[in-house]
Amino acid sequence: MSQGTISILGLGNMGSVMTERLRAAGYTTTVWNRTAAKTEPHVKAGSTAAATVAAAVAASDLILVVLLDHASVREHLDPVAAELEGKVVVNLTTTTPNEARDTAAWAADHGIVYLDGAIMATPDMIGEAGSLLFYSGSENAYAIARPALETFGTAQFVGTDAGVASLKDMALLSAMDLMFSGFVQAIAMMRTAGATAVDTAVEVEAWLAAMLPHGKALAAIIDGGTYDTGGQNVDFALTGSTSMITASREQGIRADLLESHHKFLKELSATGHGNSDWLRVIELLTIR
Ligand code: FVH
Repeated sequence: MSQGTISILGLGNMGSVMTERLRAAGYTTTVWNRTAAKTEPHVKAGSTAAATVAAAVAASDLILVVLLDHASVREHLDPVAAELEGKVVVNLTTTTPNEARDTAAWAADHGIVYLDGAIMATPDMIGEAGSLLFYSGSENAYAIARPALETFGTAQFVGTDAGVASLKDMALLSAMDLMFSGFVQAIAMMRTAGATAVDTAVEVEAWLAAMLPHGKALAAIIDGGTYDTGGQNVDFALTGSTSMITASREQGIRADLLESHHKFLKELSATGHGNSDWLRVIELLTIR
């Protein structure tokens, strides 16, 4: 028996896997994709292909959007605003928080029940234990869509501000990018001594695994807001940072990835915060 009817706009790597998951869970699925050929395997597997976005929208009261970016979403949703009235749209396309808010405002103007989603998983993880998806926007949309959304992984509703799911996504991706930039810096430095990238990656992984549990204690210092706990201070961190940059250059490796942190430490030291916990760096990140 069908669990319900869902239309999916976008059959890239992510939209395809999600469609497969929904079918496996017993949903009746209608699919649309700009390149129509990508609907064929889904039709063979039991989905219905829609020739147009309007036809896909007409087929279901719940529409999942898994396109490339904000521009492609609005390119295809704006012309069918009237047909979407009263329906639930869950947009899983990666956007910035303000793009999500913009689409939420547009949806509200047209009587569309809107939920924005952020996927903290790669396509192969969808439906598996480690897959996490954030949702924000309409609580009503979340309540309606939740059983279907839970087929993709753990679903977390994070607030009625439609931009929050995306904000979390961007924040976590920022942490990941900076962490893997660190992997690359370490590998570049160690290659000068003949170490393979994999050898260094193994060592970096073990080192970061040992360090990461300290993250919550460091965060508590930031929440405390005084930066006077006597932990590692700015001037001490600056000495270490200077050594890392010098060592990198001595080995013939550019230190640009290390320099932004160094710049903030120098700014704090120069403005009389040499004895503060180095985490005061966070106070310089706010654009004033
Ligand atoms: N793949 C991943 O690892 C990440 C994991 C985290 C979340 N992202 C986001 O998910 C969105 C979809 O990503 P995807 O992996 O499915 O991406 P592609 O395989 O490249 O497929 C893109 C689909 O978007 C269609 N498309 C692109 N531009 C347009 C347009 N102007 N009009 C209509 N459709 C468009 C494309 O269609 P086609 O090229 O097959 O005709 C695909 O269906 C994305 O936001 C990730 O950031 C995935």
